[in-house]
Amino acid sequence: MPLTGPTMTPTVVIPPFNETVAKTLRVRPMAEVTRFGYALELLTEAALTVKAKVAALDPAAIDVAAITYSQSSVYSANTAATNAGMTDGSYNTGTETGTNGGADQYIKMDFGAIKPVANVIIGCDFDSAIAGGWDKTYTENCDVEISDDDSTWTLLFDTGTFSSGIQTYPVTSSGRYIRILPATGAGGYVAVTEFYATSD
Ligand SMILES: [Ca+2]
Repeated sequence: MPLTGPTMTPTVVIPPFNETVAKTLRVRPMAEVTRFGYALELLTEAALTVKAKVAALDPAAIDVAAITYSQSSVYSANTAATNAGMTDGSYNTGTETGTNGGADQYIKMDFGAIKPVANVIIGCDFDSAIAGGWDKTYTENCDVEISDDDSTWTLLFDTGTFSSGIQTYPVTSSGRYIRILPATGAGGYVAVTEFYATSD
């Protein structure tokens, strides 16, 4: 931010920056500016304002073990999503959760606060090894959405075609809630055996 000379404007405007990625922002006055006390004061005020804003938007990383889950319905052969089942690193042992068919079915995670999100991890039971286990039909081509307030949702990605039982989707986003919705044409069902997110 090169500001020099006695004719600088009285307001320092900080350009937009990526609030999800930014961790620190340093404003350092140039040597010439120190000759003008008012200029240095303005720069300091601006730096403090930005510092406070970055701090407010710099939540701690997602605590995977503290993610809580809910879903619109629980398919009769499945169990409701639990943190242990959705984050244990296995796609074909333990538990699976799925929803009943129908419009607006979903499985949702809650971080407890707005967090930076760098990866979303999703798994499904390719082998149908779990009792009542479904296949990837109900995990492929699903919409994954994010929200700050559990009301307004933004599409993060479509799960597309799986190449393995657990897939990691890199994203650059932030939010408190992430949900997965059924693929069009899959009868309105959705099923997962892994479902969580990380901040890095
Ligand atoms: Ca699992």
